[in-house]
Amino acid sequence: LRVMKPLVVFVLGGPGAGKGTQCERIVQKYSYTHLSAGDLLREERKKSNSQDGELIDKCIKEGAIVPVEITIRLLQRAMNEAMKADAQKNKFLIDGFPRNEDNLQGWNKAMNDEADVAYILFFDCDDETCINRCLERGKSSGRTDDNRESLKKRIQTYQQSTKPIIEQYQKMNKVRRVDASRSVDQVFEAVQKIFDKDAS
Ligand code: UP5
Ligand code: MG
Repeated sequence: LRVMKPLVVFVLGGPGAGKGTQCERIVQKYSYTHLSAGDLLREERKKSNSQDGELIDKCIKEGAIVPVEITIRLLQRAMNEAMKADAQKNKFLIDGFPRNEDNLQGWNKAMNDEADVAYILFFDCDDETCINRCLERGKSSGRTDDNRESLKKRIQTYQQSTKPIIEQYQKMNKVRRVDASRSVDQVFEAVQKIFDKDAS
């Protein structure tokens, strides 16, 4: 029996670009499983009193990137759990990863033979809009990084470390870009055009 390799779409864009919001809409309409690397890290931080928990906590507050070994372990576990529950569910939206060269190399090392990356779904949004959305959310999100100080660092990390990953994929013609500064519905319109094309 041949098991199909999981198919992965990396979902990237600045903090507050709408990755999570759009992924929720995508899974309602298309057969993908949404895995947010940030959500997995926040969950892991909550449940462990381990060294990892503290490290994750610090990285998130500082807008810095958690060592890839930790993130990959969480992603692999989540992918395996999803496929164990339903073997047909082998298409994944991996949201907020890979954020830098170290992430990408870690992924390639661990996952090159295990999964196929289709493309990067890139939610392109200007910094000001990103910051305003996160500050607005910060009024009620309880996220330790939805404040001006953390946001400055998150934007900086995104520009310095994550943008080059997107550019690298662009050179391979593996980026699907969406203007993410518009309304949720307008952004989802553009997203559907991409996913409908894949299905046909
Ligand atoms: N909103 C969404 N879309 C909107 C629209 N079109 N118009 C108006 N408002 C819109 O949306 C953010 C807010 O904006 C919400 O209030 C939403 O209603 C509104 P959301 O969909 O949550 O945006 P998203 O892009 O998911 O924003 P998020 O804050 O999650 O992005 P980040 O990339 O900053 O956060 P993430 O959780 O991915 O990572 C957090 C931290 O974890 C990182 O900084 C890093 O320290 C760590 N991390 C790693 O180290 N490694 C990883 O691999 C992943 C994370
Ligand atoms: Mg998110």
